[in-house]
Amino acid sequence: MKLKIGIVCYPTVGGSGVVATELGKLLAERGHEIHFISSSMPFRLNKVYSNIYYHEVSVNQYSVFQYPPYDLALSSKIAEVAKREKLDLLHVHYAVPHAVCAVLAKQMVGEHLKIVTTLHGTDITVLGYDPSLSEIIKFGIEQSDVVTAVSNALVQQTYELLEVNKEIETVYNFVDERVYHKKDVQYLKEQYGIRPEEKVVIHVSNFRHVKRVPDIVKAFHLIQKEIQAKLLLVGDGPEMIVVCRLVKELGLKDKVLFLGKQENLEELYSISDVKLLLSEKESFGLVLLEAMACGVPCVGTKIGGIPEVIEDGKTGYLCELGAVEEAAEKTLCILKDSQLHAYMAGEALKKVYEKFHSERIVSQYELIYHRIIEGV
Ligand code: GMT
Repeated sequence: MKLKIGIVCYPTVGGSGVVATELGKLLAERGHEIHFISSSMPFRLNKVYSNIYYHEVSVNQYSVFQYPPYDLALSSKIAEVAKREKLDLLHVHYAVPHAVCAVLAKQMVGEHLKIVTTLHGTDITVLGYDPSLSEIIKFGIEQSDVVTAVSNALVQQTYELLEVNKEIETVYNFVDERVYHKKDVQYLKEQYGIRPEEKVVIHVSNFRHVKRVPDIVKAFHLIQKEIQAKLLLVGDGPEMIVVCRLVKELGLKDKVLFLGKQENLEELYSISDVKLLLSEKESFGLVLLEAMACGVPCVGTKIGGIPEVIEDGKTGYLCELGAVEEAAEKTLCILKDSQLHAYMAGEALKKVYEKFHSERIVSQYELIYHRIIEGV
């Protein structure tokens, strides 16, 4: 049965927006009709699909409002689209404000409009600690028809933090394997001034405090003392100034390449030897999966959902939060031993195909949709 699905997400560059958009595209390829409802065009929606529509939420500013009423505009837009397009269900990414707006829209449209909410982390791991928001997050979760989270760790954390009375199912993230695979782009190394004998360590994030990018630089400082290496820092965000200062202080300016925000990350992973993610909060770590799909072993912190993505000793290594010496040592183990590197690269690919394959994950969501619509 082909469904009409409304997808509500943050369209900006970020894991949740990426997952929501990629899911929409793959569902459309399976014949479903997809309606994105969002404040701007999801950034990965970069070509025309005859069964994907985009509905823009615009917020008018009136002097009677101290703040622009985005949540109300979104709820109203969801209801308008759901009625006109006869949507079967809404798949919203994030409990606040999206699930709450969906609940409001459902009240305007009718009980037949089902809500699937996917938790991505920040609404639980950051906002869940804010007592002024915890009740509304709980409400959004409990009023949804089905709630999923992107890792078992996030499911656990949601129960512990919010004591919600709702079953939460784990549905892992995925990548489009047709895009994320190793490419023959070794010429890029030369263009970036990376010598053939130099190893490449990569970090990709939005440089928020929780990503602990200074730890990446400190670990790399230890790594490059032992082997010839370059660090690629991809992305931009609030911590950039701190990171730039640290790179200068440690005398690493010639060995750290700041690449800013980039698309076509698969090309950068294709010239990288190890990926580092040393965050203090990470419900999943989509960037790990992207790297693994390109055959790059990963070293990450033992927090949140990261241990569900990196299998310690197999697809990379796990280390304690803040333990930069341990991160450097484990990265060096992989970089110095080509056999171990090849083994981990192979296991990483296997893991992407066995545990996180897009076919498997999209089918899991489809089963959920059919279950709530057909009541089976
Ligand atoms: O990590 C971020 O700052 C972005 C955030 C988002 O809203 O996109 O990412 C969250 O969702 C991703 C997709 O499910 C996960 O891979 C990230 O681990 C998660 N971020 C955090 O939990 C901090």
